[in-house]
Amino acid sequence: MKITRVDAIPFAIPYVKPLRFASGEVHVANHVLVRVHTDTGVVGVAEAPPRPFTYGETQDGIITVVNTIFAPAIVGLTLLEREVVAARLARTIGNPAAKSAVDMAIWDALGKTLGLPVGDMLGGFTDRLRVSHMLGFAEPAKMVAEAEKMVETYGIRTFKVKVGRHPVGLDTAVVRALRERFGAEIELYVDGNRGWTAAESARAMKEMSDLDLLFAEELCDAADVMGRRWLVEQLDVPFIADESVPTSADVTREILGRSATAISIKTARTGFTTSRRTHHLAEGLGIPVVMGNQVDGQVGTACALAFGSAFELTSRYAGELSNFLDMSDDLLTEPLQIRDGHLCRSTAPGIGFEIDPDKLERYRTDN
Ligand code: MUC
Ligand code: MG
Repeated sequence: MKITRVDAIPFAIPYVKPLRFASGEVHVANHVLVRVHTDTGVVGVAEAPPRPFTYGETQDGIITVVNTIFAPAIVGLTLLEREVVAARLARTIGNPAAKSAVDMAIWDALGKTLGLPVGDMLGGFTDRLRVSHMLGFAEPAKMVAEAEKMVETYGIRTFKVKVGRHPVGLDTAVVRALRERFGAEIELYVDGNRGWTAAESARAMKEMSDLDLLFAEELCDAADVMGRRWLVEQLDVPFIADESVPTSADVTREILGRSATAISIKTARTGFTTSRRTHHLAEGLGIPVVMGNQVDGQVGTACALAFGSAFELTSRYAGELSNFLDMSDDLLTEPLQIRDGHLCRSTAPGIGFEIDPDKLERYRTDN
């Protein structure tokens, strides 16, 4: 059960439809596949999506930090020493996606070694999550058409609408068009990725007060400490902290500081080990949790599904698990299938997916 080697493999898979939001856009999944090898021949796998506009990581940076700092720090440890791994990775500041991929690849290897699904090892609450689809910036008619396709093809009935543009009416018009088209048939919430000021956010939320929103997420920057507190105080829906809570300490600060009332847990950002801590913290604080999406591919989505389905709190709301549908291809031998608005996790040992070697060969960019 000893870790013998760690690989960091860059790959690039284009999106058929790029995702655009207030803090950036994604056209190609330039991710890093992390493989943790063990002395028994078992290999654990996970992926790291660089999001420079959110956490400052790049594809090259992830590869370098894994190869030069993380791998030497953990080779020789066993798969059971996950807290030792976490402590050693924590010596390096930042790099959340790189740390998370290493952590989740270790859990995958442990599950495969023990013959157990990671979702069961983490908590085993359920085997499925309802799926929420993120709608990126476009004209209202296009966003409604995309939602129609998601409802009809996949049975998805929860949508997170990206907002944060100027003037705010560009976005409120989209949310209104969606509610008018679908009525009570769908759940709707909005994510601003810090695009608005607190005052613009308040105005937009007032404009949408009749649209029965489920949540509002990261509408303005957490660095606007008093502005955000002022905003959150006047909302009648939970305000989700996403990129403002990359660590458990950030969750405590945002929630006790009253500049958020719910959180997004992203396994791409906190892996399984730290996501578990954050989940327990959220449970103790008594706040809602949504399983978020860092524009993950299918490997990352399988990770979010394994974690989200492990606990009651993380499976209460629909999880953001569908943006891989916009990619032109992926790496799995058996693609994830969204049916009747749900994703079911695999019962195979580990996280529960297999990498197709031909696809990896085709999309890796280091050969
Ligand atoms: C989200 O919820 O914000 C966009 C940037 C990122 O890091 O995650 C996505 C989705
Ligand atoms: Mg967000």
